[in-house]
Amino acid sequence: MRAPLPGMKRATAVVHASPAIGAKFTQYTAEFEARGLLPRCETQRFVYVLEGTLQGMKAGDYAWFPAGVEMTAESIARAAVLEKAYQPLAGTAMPGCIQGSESLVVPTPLMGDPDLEVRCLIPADAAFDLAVNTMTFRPGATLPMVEVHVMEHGLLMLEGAGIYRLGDHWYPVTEGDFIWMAPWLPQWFGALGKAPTKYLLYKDWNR
Ligand code: UGY
Ligand code: MN
Repeated sequence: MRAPLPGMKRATAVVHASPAIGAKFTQYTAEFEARGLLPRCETQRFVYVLEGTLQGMKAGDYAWFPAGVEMTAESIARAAVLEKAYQPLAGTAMPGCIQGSESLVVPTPLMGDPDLEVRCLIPADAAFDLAVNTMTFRPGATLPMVEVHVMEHGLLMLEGAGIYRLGDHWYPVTEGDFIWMAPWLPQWFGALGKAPTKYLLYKDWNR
């Protein structure tokens, strides 16, 4: 369901996961009309543009802020937004803003599999308490094992389709679907169809 968050103007949110479900982060899709406004926020915020232009960023561009700054859409736009309280690390300063474009990030094959490309959007720096990656599967590619880990995930399907195993359940998933994975949820994915499958994946990291 759509509902505007406080301070949004000409914009609305589809909240996918939040502390209300047990997650330690909030993730939503923000939908903007032209001149739509995303207000500032007190916590760290990651933004990945899905469609249109937001504060000069176009689809595939992303930004991270230690505290969310106000952003305005220049056109009809949609963005994946993730917010959470920053967990400090003793002896490490909170990082400054970063901005980038997914297409310029050099991919690494997951565990040596050239059919599964990981693009890390957040720098490998322990000052960041999160990782956000895109994972691109060639048709038929799969995660190499059923993963079980302490980290939780927020997952947004960006392109293509496949089958997600969560615990003992198997779900067909396609573009636009969202999954919250709690810590230690057994997880596995296999890509289906004739085109690549890509998802945007958050996990708590470095803490
Ligand atoms: O990095 C990860 O934990 C990732 N491989 N998990 C996932 O795709 N469900
Ligand atoms: Mn995982």
